[in-house]
Amino acid sequence: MTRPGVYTIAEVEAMTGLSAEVLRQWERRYGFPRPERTPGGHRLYRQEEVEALRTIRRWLEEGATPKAAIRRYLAQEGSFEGLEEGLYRALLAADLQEAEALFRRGVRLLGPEGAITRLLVPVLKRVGEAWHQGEVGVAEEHLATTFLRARLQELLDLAGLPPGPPILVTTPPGERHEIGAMLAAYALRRRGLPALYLGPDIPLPDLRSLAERLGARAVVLSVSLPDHLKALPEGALASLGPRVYLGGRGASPEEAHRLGARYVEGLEGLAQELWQAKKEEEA
Ligand code: B12
Repeated sequence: MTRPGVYTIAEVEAMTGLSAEVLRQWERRYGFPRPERTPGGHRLYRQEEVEALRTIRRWLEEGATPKAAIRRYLAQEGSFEGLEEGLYRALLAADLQEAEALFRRGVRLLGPEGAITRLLVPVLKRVGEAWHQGEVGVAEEHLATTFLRARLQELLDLAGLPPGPPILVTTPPGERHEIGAMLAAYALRRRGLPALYLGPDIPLPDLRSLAERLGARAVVLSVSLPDHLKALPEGALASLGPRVYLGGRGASPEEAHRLGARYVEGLEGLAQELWQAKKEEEA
């Protein structure tokens, strides 16, 4: 077993489509990637390297040679360091043109998934934290969050909506933290599942009636604030749809059980559960 976010060469091979032979060759010839080694000498790659390799692989598909693609990546990598700081500052200065340019650069460099996890989410958290600490005002926080939310919505739209009974994704009533729900919808779409992100904070009867009308396969709720869940009576989520999933930092297996929902730990696990449900239904 490797540590979370650290991968063996076989795992990297499976995740990037680049063979172990190619990875070792690049390391010898170009000094990239530069995996750590276990005491036994086995290579261990970090998440960032896997994302970089995916970016390089995309460039190869677009016609670049390995040498040119690796050079381009290494040349840009230096500038990635400043990207998060730059985007944060641009947003607080209300310079949306600069923010847009930096975000686009992040997507080019890291691909959409990498730009979301390594740029958009860290900046959003920083802005949110700064607001929570009283270091930035509501107006600045709203401007920044609105910008980042729109970029995420854009990438969600680009991920496409496969056909089939939809999976409705939202947050429980009272819950305005919506980035976790948007990420859940994005993760499902990227894995070929028809997730519809509804926006946050939907009254349960309205959610239930939409799920019925659309013949939804499942309802997924992202929770940040546990208090809103505690206020709900026992079994309150059970009849929202054929399957109801609860996840996010404010959710717990006990609370999910009490409310008649299934708790899921992470976004990968959610996609797996829903693929399983799809297979069972179609069998
Ligand atoms: C940004 C933010 C805000 C923004 C939200 C903007 C928006 N449109 O979403 C604003 C400024 C509006 C806000 C408001 C408030 N916030 Co706030 N906020 C945050 C902050 C900084 C980041 C949250 C976030 O979006 N994270 C990004 C997502 C991607 O991370 P995540 O939610 O953890 O999701 C990951 C996993 O949990 C999982 N996941 C998420 N959803 C799901 C769903 C499923 C099914 C699965 C499987 C997995 C999964 O996947 C994600 C990726 O790994 C956090 C602190 C922090 N550093 O996290 C506080 C925080 C969540 N907020 C908090 C609070 C208290 C509030 C307020 C109540 C403050 C107030 N006094 O008004 C209000 C609540 C408003 C409301 N009614 O909901 C507290 C919650 C404490 C608690 N345990 O109850 C936190 C933890 C801050 C703190 N340290 O106290 N907030």
